[in-house]
Amino acid sequence: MGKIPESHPRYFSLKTRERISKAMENGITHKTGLIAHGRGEAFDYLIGEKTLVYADDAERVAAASLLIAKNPVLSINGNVAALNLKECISLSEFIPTKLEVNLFHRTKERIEKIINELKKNGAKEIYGKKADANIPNLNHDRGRCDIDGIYSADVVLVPLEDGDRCQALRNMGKTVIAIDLNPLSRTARTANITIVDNVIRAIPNIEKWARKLKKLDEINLEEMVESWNNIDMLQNTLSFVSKRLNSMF
Ligand code: PTJ
Repeated sequence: MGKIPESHPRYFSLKTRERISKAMENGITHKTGLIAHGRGEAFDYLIGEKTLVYADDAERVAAASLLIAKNPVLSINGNVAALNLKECISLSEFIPTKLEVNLFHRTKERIEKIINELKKNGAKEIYGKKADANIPNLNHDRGRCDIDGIYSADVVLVPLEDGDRCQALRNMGKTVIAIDLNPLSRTARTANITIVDNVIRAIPNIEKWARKLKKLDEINLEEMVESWNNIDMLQNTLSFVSKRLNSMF
């Protein structure tokens, strides 16, 4: 790819594409991750490529949920590793949460590459390599997880993925926080807390909220989580998008 001038109106978006395609060439992101990224871009375009007030609310409640969790885990896949690995490590250290590499297109090589990348960026303990447990009723590789990681977690943060694991994790009684730009996806409709925002903006914003909320009593954080209405948030987001589209011309 030629050098992208900073004056280009789509500079940030093009640089992000460059990052994800490089990560694919390096064996971190799966080639279908580029297609998933394209779908994400389209939804980001529809919401205006910024964090909506509804997403900001969800990020606040996600932070509260992570702070009161007993054993939270942040799940990392190939797209997240390409887009905001450092921010995931920073969030996981602040809360603190465990980090687990969990892949749909699982190969030993990709697991190792992503673990190495996390280590290079300062992560100390990373789960996902052992895969000594299975999420019940999930008959593909994303069901493979670590007993001491996702399997025994009470709250799982799953940025960017397909919906069947989200449902399977909920069936295990876990709280699922999903980041998905597509408010219509199964993941978005199944998670306890859905963040309809770009993972690039969402992860640092969850950390920003966590820093603010850390001083609150657990009871206040619990109230925040218990009063969250995910369906209302999805309806508000869709209604924002439809009004935005209707007022464009
Ligand atoms: O690395 P692997 O092997 O685990 O594979 C990862 C992919 C992404 C290929 C796999 O999980 C997949 O196929 O996902 P889907 O079913 O395409 O779902 C991806 C969802 O993430 C879609 O709803 C997209 O709109 C959304 N999405 C894409 N990019 C972003 C995003 N959401 C938030 N931020 C993004 N940057």
